Amino acid sequence: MQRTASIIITLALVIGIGIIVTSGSLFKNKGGTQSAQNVEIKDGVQYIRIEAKGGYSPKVSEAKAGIPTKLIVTTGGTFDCSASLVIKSLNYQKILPQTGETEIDIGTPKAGEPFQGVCGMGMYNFVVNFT
Ligand SMILES: [Cu+2]
Repeated sequence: MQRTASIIITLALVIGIGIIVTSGSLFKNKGGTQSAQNVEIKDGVQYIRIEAKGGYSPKVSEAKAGIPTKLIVTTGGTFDCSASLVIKSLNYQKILPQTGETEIDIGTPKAGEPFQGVCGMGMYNFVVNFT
């Protein structure tokens, strides 16, 4: 009887640890790939893709400083206010097309000077950190 109990406890421990390890690595992967997917350097120009629909995604991006950089804001059936984009540091304000891509030249960013965009109402935002 005691032996059965210890086998059950051991099994429960193994399954428990398995779940913790699996969910931990899943969580890690999610955070790690998010930024790499939307930042790309092509022919010496850095492109940062931001999706605008019901807010901005990803909300936080990591990119490199000292490279000419362009922001590509994509919309797809965007009818909410995230289509009304305001970038204070560039004095930029525009109503994005409901569906399409808008390229915005943001110059050559400096390290430690994050770049921020907000919706026309100031309720949604996104940040790009440059290092
Ligand atoms: Cu808004």
